[in-house]
Amino acid sequence: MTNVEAPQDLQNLFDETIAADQRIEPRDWMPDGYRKTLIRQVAQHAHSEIIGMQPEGNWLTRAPSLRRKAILMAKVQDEAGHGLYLYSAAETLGADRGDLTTKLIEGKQKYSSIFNYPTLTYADVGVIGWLVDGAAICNQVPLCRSSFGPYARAMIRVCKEESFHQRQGFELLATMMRGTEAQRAMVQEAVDRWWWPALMMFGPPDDESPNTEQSMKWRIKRHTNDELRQRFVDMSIPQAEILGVTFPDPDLRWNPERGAHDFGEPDWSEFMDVVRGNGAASVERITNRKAAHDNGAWVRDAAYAFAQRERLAHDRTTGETS
Ligand code: BYC
Repeated sequence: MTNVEAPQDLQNLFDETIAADQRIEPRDWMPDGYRKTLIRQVAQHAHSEIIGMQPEGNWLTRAPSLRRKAILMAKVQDEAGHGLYLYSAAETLGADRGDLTTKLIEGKQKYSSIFNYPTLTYADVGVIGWLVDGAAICNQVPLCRSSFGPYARAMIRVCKEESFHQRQGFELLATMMRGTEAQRAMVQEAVDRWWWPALMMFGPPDDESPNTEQSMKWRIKRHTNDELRQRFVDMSIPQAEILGVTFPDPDLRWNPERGAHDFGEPDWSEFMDVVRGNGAASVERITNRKAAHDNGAWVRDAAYAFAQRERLAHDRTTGETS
């Protein structure tokens, strides 16, 4: 067995594991920067799933049929589950979930920019499923091969569920597009509002992304922000054609030399502004999250009291003290 006592040996073992495309597990030694980067990304990801329940949750009471309501409820519940797997993955790195939630509520940790936009019509539910979950799949499928074991494994289930989310969104939009003129107009209007924010989900351009280079070396990220954005544009265009909608970008066209679509530049000043907390729905999202957390205090207290009682009962039976 290798002697891994000295820090250089530990670093070498870590480097070899990454180079061999094997997984780093929670009990393995890892550089502080690797741990810190992962806690940052996984926590932001978890927060996004939980905050991401709100835009669609907004329509649960106004779903147009029982079938649509059941589908939407299942989807929103899935997002809660994703948040829980991801908070658990962050805990394996030594983060405390309560602490992460406090940081989110106090604005010290980020969540995805996309959830700071309001959902104005029911077509938004379909467009979020199609484009927002579509972008999430594009970003998250490569994360199933991320170098940190618990994150990569969580992504496998998350991606399976996101795939159902994307299909339900597409199916909802396809149904509306077969409906009345007013329904078709509602879908197009929603697509116009969500297209650019969906492209921004992939993060800033590569030359303005401070974390990409190191995260790629550590194989936390497997593709750059721009690579994934391009992939998303290319995959969305044929789907838009099937639906019969267009994207609000005059520069969008097939480039035979690149074998990919050219497209316009998202408004990065809007992105920065939204990330800084100035999105149309930013205050509402955090206010709601704080209220939900405060309203859940009695559940946490009850769970704690129950755990205490169980521990005492266990100690009494075994004669141990814990
Ligand atoms: N929004 O150096 P960069 C879902 C920040 S939920 C806000 O490129 P990185 C769903 C970034 O954090 C899906 N902030 O960063 C749920 C960094 O700031 P800090 C959520 C953003 O980490 C419910 C700075 O900008 N998915 O699908 O290498 C219903 C510089 O960026 C954003 C994930 O979280 C943004 N869009 O790359 C429906 C995926 N982009 O931390 C659907 C996991 C960047 O240095 N995360 N920033 O202060 C990732 O893949 C990567 O973290 C990112 C950014 C590609 C997002």
